[in-house]
Amino acid sequence: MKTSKVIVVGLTLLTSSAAEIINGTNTAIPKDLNGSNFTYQWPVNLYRFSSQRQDVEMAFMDVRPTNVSNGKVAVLLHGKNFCGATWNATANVLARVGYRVILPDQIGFCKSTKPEGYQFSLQQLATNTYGLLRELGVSNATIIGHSMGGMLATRYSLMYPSNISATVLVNPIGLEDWKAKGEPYQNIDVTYITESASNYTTIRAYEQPTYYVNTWQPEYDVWVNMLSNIYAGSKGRIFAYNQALTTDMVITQPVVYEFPLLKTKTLLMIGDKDNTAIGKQWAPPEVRAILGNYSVLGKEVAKMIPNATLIEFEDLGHAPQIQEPARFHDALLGWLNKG
Ligand SMILES: *[C@@H]1O[C@H](CO)[C@@H](O)[C@H](O)[C@H]1NC(C)=O
Ligand SMILES: *[C@@H]1O[C@H](CO)[C@@H](O)[C@H](O)[C@H]1NC(C)=O
Ligand SMILES: *[C@@H]1O[C@H](CO)[C@@H](O)[C@H](O)[C@H]1NC(C)=O
Ligand SMILES: *[C@@H]1O[C@H](CO)[C@@H](O)[C@H](O)[C@H]1NC(C)=O
Ligand SMILES: *[C@@H]1O[C@H](CO)[C@@H](O)[C@H](O)[C@H]1NC(C)=O
Ligand SMILES: *[C@@H]1O[C@H](CO)[C@@H](O)[C@H](O)[C@H]1NC(C)=O
Ligand SMILES: *[C@@H]1O[C@H](CO)[C@@H](O)[C@H](O)[C@H]1NC(C)=O
Ligand SMILES: *[C@@H]1O[C@H](CO)[C@@H](O)[C@H](O)[C@H]1NC(C)=O
Ligand SMILES: *[C@@H]1O[C@H](CO)[C@@H](O)[C@H](O)[C@H]1NC(C)=O
Ligand SMILES: CC(=O)N[C@H]1CO[C@H](CO)[C@@H](O)[C@@H]1O
Repeated sequence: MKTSKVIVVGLTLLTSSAAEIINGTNTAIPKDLNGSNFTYQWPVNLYRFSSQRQDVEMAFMDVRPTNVSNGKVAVLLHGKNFCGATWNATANVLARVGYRVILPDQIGFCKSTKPEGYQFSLQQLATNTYGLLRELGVSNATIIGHSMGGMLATRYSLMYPSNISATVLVNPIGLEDWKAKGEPYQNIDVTYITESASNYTTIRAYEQPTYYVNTWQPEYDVWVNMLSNIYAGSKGRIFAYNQALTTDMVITQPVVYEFPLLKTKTLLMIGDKDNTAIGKQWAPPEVRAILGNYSVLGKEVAKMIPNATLIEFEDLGHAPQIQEPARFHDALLGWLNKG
């Protein structure tokens, strides 16, 4: 197990604490951690570090290959309404074929710190994730991101191309610039009010038409409850505010203009029936109607990325890995095995 270590990042840290990894296999980590009481499949570890003059911690799982290692590492980045734990099935599949799989919860989400007064940016979340990998001694990884995690994976690939063997974007958000298409700005304080009203009913009402093509299966409930319990939990208020800030983050920090700059080999996996567009709820009807057309956006963005492969699932929505895990994993492994 690693002990305390000073991180050198070319700047003077204003707090005295050093970055460290707390190993959840050897240390008791409370089940109700930073406001989430969800049971993760593997031990939860903590990456403690200093960021923006605060001591923060990222919870993460570190899954070892179940059989023979292939020497590769996969990092799975969760979406805005999800946690590292939502990648459960994918992590099992990747570990079975030899990957070490790292599943972080981003700062502000799930079992990680819910900071007050944090400047959320995709660059900051990418920097935090890179810091975690550096602390773990992982110099190269396959970065796989879903939804907001796909937008983050795009930013990560732009920032750290030499530390990536491949990038996989699963129904990423940010394939279009919603504001440039006419979506009005919504004040963070207003978004916070809506976020604060989140519960099982509101989350399911949002996810059913966007994520699951208007269908609902009992197994989708686990992810709705995982999320609604955070809103109802001990950090619920600050979590709602963190969510309002990350909503603002994805709307005000587009990545779409930079897809042509991606240097890494990239797989774009798109459920065509997805219609996610952050903030479309408050856009006028004529704008709402043109946002989130993934059957068009996937093809457009695949052309923008220099080294992209596009795999479409014509009948699936925003979360193909949850809607049809077997089909999704066959497609993912098929591509990963090629190179
Ligand atoms: C934690 O310790 C266990 C057993 O000692 C080890 O297998 C695992 O890789 C460690 N995890 C981390 C994140 O250091
Ligand atoms: C472990 O990997 C070996 C070599 O690839 C394979 O023959 C064996 O079936 C695998 N075992 C399991 C339990 O997956
Ligand atoms: C995680 O995956 C394991 C093995 O596939 C399964 O037993 C468990 O129910 C899953 N947990 C969740 C929360 O989906
Ligand atoms: C990322 O790649 C660069 C260039 O190869 C290397 O200098 C750096 O140490 C790598 N980062 C990590 C965390 O290993
Ligand atoms: C990471 O993998 C990519 C692709 O295989 C390679 O180009 C790059 O040099 C590797 N980086 C490091 C730090 O090993
Ligand atoms: C969620 O909140 C709405 C509006 O306040 C309410 O009508 C609904 O019953 C709540 N659902 C749950 C599961 O608490
Ligand atoms: C988890 O937290 C939620 C919200 O506080 C609570 O309703 C639920 O009973 C908790 N579940 C467990 C198993 O502690
Ligand atoms: C795409 O990436 C693969 C793997 O790194 C490489 O073999 C191939 O030449 C690249 N293709 C282009 C068009 O850059
Ligand atoms: C998406 O765009 C295509 C091509 O313009 C159009 O045929 C289709 O109806 C649009 N889908 C939705 C859901 O708006
Ligand atoms: C910021 C914060 O509240 N972090 C807490 C997360 O949970 C761990 C474990 O209980 C605490 O040590 C942290 O203080």
